[in-house]
Parts: sequence; C-alpha cells; structure tokens
Amino acid sequence: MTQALIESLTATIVDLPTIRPHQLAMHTLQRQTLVIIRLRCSDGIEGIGESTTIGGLAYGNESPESIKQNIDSHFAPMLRGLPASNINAAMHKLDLLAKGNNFAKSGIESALLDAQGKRLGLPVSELLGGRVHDSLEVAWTLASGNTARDIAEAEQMLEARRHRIFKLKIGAKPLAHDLRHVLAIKQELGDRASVRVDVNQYWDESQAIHACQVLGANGIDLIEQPIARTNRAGQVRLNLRSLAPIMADESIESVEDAFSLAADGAASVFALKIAKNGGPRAVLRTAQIAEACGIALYGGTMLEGSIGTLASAHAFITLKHLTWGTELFGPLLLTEEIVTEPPVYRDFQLLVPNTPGLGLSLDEERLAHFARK
Ligand code: MUC
Ligand code: MG
Repeated sequence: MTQALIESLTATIVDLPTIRPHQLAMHTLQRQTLVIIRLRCSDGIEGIGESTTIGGLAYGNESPESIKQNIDSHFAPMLRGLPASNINAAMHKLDLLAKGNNFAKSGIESALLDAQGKRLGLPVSELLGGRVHDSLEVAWTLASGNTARDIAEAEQMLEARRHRIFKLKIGAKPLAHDLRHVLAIKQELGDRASVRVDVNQYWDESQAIHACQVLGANGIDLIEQPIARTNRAGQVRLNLRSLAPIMADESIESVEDAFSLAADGAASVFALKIAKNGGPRAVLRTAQIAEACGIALYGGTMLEGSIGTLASAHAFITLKHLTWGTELFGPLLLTEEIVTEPPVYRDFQLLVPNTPGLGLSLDEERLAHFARK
C-alpha cells in the first residue's frame, strides 16, 4: 500500500453570530470567529480541524487573522509532502520549525487526527487510546451582563435539562457589584446547580484574597483564573488561602506552563484547552501532568464551533476523571452551523460520536456563505 502524503493545508476564517452578546471581562462577543482548517491528503481523504480564539487578540497571542496567515505562509509549506499518517513526525516538525502558535498547531493536529481516523475507520477518541465514557457533562456560561436575565437563562437551562453547572463571567465591573451579582444568582439557584466564576485575570491579589473568601463561604464551587498569569507567587498564595478551589486557565499557555504551575502548587484544578496546549494529543500531556500531581481536571473551551468542540471532546472522553466536567457548549452559543450534523446535547451531556474521525462533515454551502470574503 502506498503511503498517503499531505497535499495541502488551508485555513478559512468564518464569522458566525451568537445567540446574544456574550460578555467576558476582556471582550464582548457579538459574533464568534472560527478558523476552519482543511488538510487534504493524496489518498483523497480530508481532515478538518479548528483554531479558534476569543476577541481577536483580547484573549491570547494569536488572532484569527494571524492564525490564517501563519498557516498559509509557514505551516502549509512545512507539512506538504509529509506522510499523512505519521502525526508524531508532522507535529515534531512543526514544533521544531515554529515556536509557540499553539492555536494554529491545535487545529492542524485535530485535522491530522480526523484524517487518520477516517483512513482507519476509527473515531479520534480511539486513536487517542480509547474512550472511557460515552458522554461529557457540559456547563453553560451566564454572561448576558444582567443578573435577572442570567437567572432566567439558568432556569430555562435547568428546565430543559441542558445544563446544571453555570459559570459566571466577572471581573470587569467593580468588585462589590460582581460579588452581589454572583451571590444573587447562587441564592436563586441554591443546590439545584453548581455555580462557578471566571475572573479572566481581572483582580489583583488584594481583591482576590477578599473575594475568594466571600465566594467560597457562599457556596461558589470553583474560582477560575482570579489574577494575572504573570503573578505566579500570588497564585500560589491564593491557592493556599481561598475557600473555594482555584482553577488555572490563562496561566496555561503550553504543556510546559502546566508542569511549572503544578511544580509551584499554583492551582488545584486545571482547565484543559486543546487550543492553548497545541492539540488534542498535546492537551492530554497536560492532563497527565495534572493526574500525576493530584490536580483535578476540567474540560475547557475557547468557544469553538462544532469542529473544535468535538476535537476537544474526543480527547476529554479518554480521561478517567474529569472532576469538574466540561464547558464544551460553544456550538450552542452560535445561531448558525457549518457542519451537516451538529453535535448532540442531551440530559446535561454532550454525546461524542462513535463514527470515524471527529464524526463531522462540512456543509460546503454554509461554509462558503459564512466564510470571510
Ligand atoms: C474562558 O476564559 O474560559 C469559556 C467559556 C466562556 O464563556 O468563555 C470561555 C473562555
Ligand atoms: Mg477561563
């Protein structure tokens, strides 16, 4: 059998509207921008992947435009002609020739896995060693910017049995306002839901010391990235003092970051994101570091569409313990789809397809319609 070679790699920027404005501390999304990766191979198989971030350059150090440019100018020529089935060799080459760029690498690694799964007739989760669950619990983010609206949204989600874990985005408003907002929601939902917060690095340590006590004492289950990723000593102190567990999100921009956070004792939970680690295989290396150190796991999102969401899900479903569940709700935040059969959510869970590859096909017409011209 002749071995399949990589023929081309392309990136398409797609802008999709959101169901409502989604307010994070650093950016309000009115639409989400996905970068769709297509990897074509000489055996006729195409792998698809996604490299998506939040708010242009507001969240990380790659933007949709820089991801596309770097794929077109650098990553595509590096990969052309390589054996499509050797994912180790392809990713080692990219790591050797390109520093950082984990968002771009994540979409590429996802596309390589999708292609290989289609080639072998196996779901990506099986290529990653095999799934140990069939579905994943999925949290929802309440981020309308209004307390009453957030409560109404949470009630709808509980009623529809879609989500029973809620993450509140805070940090940009005055601290007292944010604490009132969170406690009002927790009081309303009580034990019917797990309520968590994500501060996206917006507090300083002095604010965080107080806020983490108040939140922990009032039933908030988890506090995500309260202070800047650069204040490592502060994160260690906070991890010791907070009444609720601290989760690292922005602090992890690579597998190496995960190792040094674990070594310093800077968080008791890690948010796993394929985009920030460099792909579904790379994120499992971070998970293994956490597991070895007794750090709990959470399946995070960069608000990807269906492709990035399932690429994440195929990795997360191979993990024995996801103590804090996942937040793989990205497709549900969008009003439009670019795949033929979107992921299925039922009974608070995302069902992970058992079909070859990621289990998705592009809807060419819709992709062309929403692709940035
Ligand atoms: C983040 O910081 O975790 C995840 C859910 C959400 O609403 O925003 C993202 C980013
Ligand atoms: Mg976060």
